[in-house]
Amino acid sequence: MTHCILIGAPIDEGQRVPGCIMGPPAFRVAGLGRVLTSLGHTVEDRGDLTPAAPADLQHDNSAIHHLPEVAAWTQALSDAAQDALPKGMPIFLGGDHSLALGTLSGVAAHAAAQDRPLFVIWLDAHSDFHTPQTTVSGNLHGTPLAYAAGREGFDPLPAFPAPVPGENICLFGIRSVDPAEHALLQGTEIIVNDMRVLDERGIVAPLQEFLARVREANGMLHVSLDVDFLDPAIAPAVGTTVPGGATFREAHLVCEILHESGLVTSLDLVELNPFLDDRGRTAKLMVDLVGSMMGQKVFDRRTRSF
Ligand code: NNH
Ligand code: MN
Ligand code: MN
Ligand code: MN
Repeated sequence: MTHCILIGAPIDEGQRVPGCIMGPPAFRVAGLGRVLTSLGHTVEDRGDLTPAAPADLQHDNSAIHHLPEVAAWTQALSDAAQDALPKGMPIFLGGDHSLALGTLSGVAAHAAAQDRPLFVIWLDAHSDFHTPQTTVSGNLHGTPLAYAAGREGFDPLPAFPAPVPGENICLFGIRSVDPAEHALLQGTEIIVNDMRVLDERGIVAPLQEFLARVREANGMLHVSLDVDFLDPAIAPAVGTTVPGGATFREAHLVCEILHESGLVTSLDLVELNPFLDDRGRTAKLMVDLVGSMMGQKVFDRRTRSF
């Protein structure tokens, strides 16, 4: 059983649609703690983080907004991740995806201190592989994976601790990649399981291939789950819906396989915008998916006596 440490991060400065700030309470209201407890896990809810006062930071790209706020969150989240990891499995309740600038920093620093390789699976419609120099929208939620991969151009954010090698990163479910991201990704060994690949091969083989590599390397595995990974028909509560996402069963199967692997060591739940939800259905689906990732199953074949 796992000691689950819930860490709220009501950050919404990484994008422009108001509402992500309501994410952490929505996950709690939808029963995240209850589901984890019912599966036999222990739950420690550390409440919501409060970042330090933003410093006066500038960037040449004038499109960028809220860099000082995002930098303050990055520090707070990195510290929170490093504090939680020796004690259990941190589950970060976003907040928009810029929170992963901090969670990945903290997880990478922890993995390096443990002398273990870090692997990252990015369940998202988007590749989030802009740098602050390349972003056109100026929304920093589109940048965390490039930061973790050690791309340049993130000043004045601190240099990423222990950048994650491309072959340890798996994009899963993407279907919206901007031209600059595409160009940057071409120069990496990142595993790109876009929707075309998943349509052709299904989700099982590509996912198991990646998990086999994590297992072989005795790696830590950080899962970053963006609500827009899911098809908008089942998950409307996100500011950046993209058609053609994961179905209900594909998403559960991904989570069930992640559970069976026993490899997941930290988790981001990001981009939930409860203000756009339909009677809490997206929040409830996200909580249900965490249930699958933490051991909920229809029928437990391992306990069968014949
Ligand atoms: N690539 C676009 C941008 O940088 C969209 C990013 N939006 C996301 N990412 N929701 O997951 O603005
Ligand atoms: Mn503001
Ligand atoms: Mn994202
Ligand atoms: Mn996305």
